[in-house]
Amino acid sequence: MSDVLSVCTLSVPPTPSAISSNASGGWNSSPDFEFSAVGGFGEGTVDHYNVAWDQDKTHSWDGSEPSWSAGTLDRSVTSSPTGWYLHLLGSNCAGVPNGSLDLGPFSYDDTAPTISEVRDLGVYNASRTVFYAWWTASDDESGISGYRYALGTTLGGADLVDWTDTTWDSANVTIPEQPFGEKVYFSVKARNGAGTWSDTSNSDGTMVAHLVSSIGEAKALAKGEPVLLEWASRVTGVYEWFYYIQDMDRCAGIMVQGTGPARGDRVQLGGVLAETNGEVSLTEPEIKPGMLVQVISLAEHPLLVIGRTLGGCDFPSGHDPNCGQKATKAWRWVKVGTAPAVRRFDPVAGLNNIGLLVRLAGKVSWVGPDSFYLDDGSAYDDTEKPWKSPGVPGVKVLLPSGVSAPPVGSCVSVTGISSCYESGGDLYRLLRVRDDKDIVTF
Ligand SMILES: [Ca+2]
Ligand SMILES: [Ca+2]
Repeated sequence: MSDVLSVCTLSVPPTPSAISSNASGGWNSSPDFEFSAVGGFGEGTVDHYNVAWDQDKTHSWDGSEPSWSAGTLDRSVTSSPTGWYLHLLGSNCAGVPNGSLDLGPFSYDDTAPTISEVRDLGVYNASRTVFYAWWTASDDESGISGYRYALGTTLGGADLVDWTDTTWDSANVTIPEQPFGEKVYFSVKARNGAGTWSDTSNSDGTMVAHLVSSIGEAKALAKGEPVLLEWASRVTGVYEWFYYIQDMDRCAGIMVQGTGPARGDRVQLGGVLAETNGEVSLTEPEIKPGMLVQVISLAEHPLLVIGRTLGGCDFPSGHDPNCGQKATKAWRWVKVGTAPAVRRFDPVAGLNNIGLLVRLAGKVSWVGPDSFYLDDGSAYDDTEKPWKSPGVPGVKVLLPSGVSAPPVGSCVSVTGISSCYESGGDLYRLLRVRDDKDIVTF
């Protein structure tokens, strides 16, 4: 029997392809890493590896490192900004090392990304088919690697557009035409560098509105319809809980239920058509972001009117009672043929000017605690029924608190908003003064 001479050749030096792993170099969503030797262990490959697992890019071997010679190598980490490295030193059966390998970093992100906001184009959407939103997401550890979004008619819904992947932080989506008044919501998720998805965040919705090029076009629509004015309007009067805007060309004006802008500001806004005490108004107003322009000059150009044209007829004429501005009525003396003149309560003729900034001159005919009557000789009057005929001549001027009426008999010019109010089922005219400068005594 002869001695068997055992000979160990040098092991094959390790290369990155000699090691496989369940993890990728970079960010991972699991803290547990498993490594395998692709060619296995033994003759012709490597007898064993010495293993170091730390947060340094390189390693100085000192012989104390544990050995890996079979099966898989399992290593776990905690979340670490620098990442972890696997260092391997390959040896043959005689323990002679031949070549080392540094793999990594292997990083673990244990927190999902967060979305701080998802914004759409405001309360009112100008288009029935195109919807836009943008969002902001972050992940302090592994960063953001992508997003997905969906569109629905409910918060969190995906009935309009199913979940769609994108690498952009915004989406401009075209879908089939949606009905006016429909509210559309975006839902967004973000994915971090480790592949973990955030919770879903939603926009607060945007309502499909009628895009109208003028206030007149808006006023002709039915109550309850959402509108978005395409162009800027001018704020002409500001009161306690409402204000007035009018088209820059002075064609039409409207009451807006809300507060915010100052007189003279130019605003682009949307709202829902409503009726306030018989007057067409906009409720739930939203001034488009960035679309409030403060104007220093208060140069105003009120429309000059006379007592018989304040208020005006139905707008638009012959309208559906749910659409547009109803005519105001006033008393007037009507003489037909040789019969004595009779006092009638009839709709006021002429273009409807409710909502517009107007100016009217005349003589003060009556003074009350918060209003007075102004008579310009038009032979019209706004006396409320059932006052006895012939009533007080002239139109009713409403004063804001703190502004006193000029004395009866004085000749004044009054600037204010042409408005109206309902009483006993009829619509009366009203001139709303804004401040004491609106009344000029001659
Ligand atoms: Ca994270
Ligand atoms: Ca919105």
